[in-house]
Amino acid sequence: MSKLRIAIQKSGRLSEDSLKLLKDCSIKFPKGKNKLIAESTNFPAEILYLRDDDIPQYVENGIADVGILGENVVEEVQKAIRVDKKLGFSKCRLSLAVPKDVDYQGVQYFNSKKIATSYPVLTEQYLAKHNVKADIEYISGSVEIAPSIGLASGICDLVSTGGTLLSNGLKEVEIILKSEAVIISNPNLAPDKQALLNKLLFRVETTLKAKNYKYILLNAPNEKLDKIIDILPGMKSPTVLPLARGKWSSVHSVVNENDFWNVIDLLRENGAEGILVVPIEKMVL
Ligand code: PRT
Ligand code: ZN
Repeated sequence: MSKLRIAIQKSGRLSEDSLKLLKDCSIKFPKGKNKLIAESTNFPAEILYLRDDDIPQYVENGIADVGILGENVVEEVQKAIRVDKKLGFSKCRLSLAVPKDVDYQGVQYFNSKKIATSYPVLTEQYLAKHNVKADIEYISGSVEIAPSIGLASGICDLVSTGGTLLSNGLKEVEIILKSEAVIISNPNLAPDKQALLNKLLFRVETTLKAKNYKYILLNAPNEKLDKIIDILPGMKSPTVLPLARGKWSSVHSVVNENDFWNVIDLLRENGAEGILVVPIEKMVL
């Protein structure tokens, strides 16, 4: 029987969350620190531990079927691969930055200037779109120090908190790309592998959906039930069960994390008591 080969980052910012995602999808791997390949004990899959930059190439040439990595690398390397799903972790942006005392008026600032970056393709594309001609200097790491050592007038690098820019006396001036981790795959998978990938994607969706919702239980006086049900639409409609004593009911529903506090405030204003909120592990709709 064929196995799905999943490439993830060996060690770095993506590793822990990639392994956690597979674990949340109930795909287990034996632990072994220096292994480059491991076989799942409960799903027809093998995991390949690679440098993130190498993952697109492995997926393109079919050594791996599926990969987990940042959109920033996917977009930069421009391989023939398919992006199947955004995963919501390792969020960052690829941005142009300049020394903080530069009087920056717009992207034309970079005309005829030197920009240090590990993302020459994306930088060049962005500048071309804005009719800017700059001199792009590729460096593979520690890009932030380039302006202070006189190597470049600006940089194009990944930013998440902005702390690194700040501590190197730089300011972010243009966002080129917003990025998060994604699942990629080879677009020409054999049908049996595609079926395994579909299984994996279904599990991922189920897990990610559950993360955005909470299960909510509360008690409400019967005369307020209509109002409370309006506030809590649920997946179909909320479950209402009578309490053993008094003219009260227990109401159960599912609430989206985004409007969670709003909903709680409205429920309390409308007489709900004993509100319990419980995480949901999986959500199959
Ligand atoms: O060894 P390998 O090649 O596998 O790893 P790597 O060193 O190339 O990558 P790694 O582990 O640093 O990052 C992997 C992926 O994490 C990136 O490709 C992004 O998709 C994502 N990611 C998310 C980030 C950041 N946030 C991030 N902040 N990658 C790098 N950074 C760096 C950035 O380059 C800068 O030096 O962190 C610094 C800025 O962080 P702040 O918080 O100070 O703004
Ligand atoms: Zn890398």
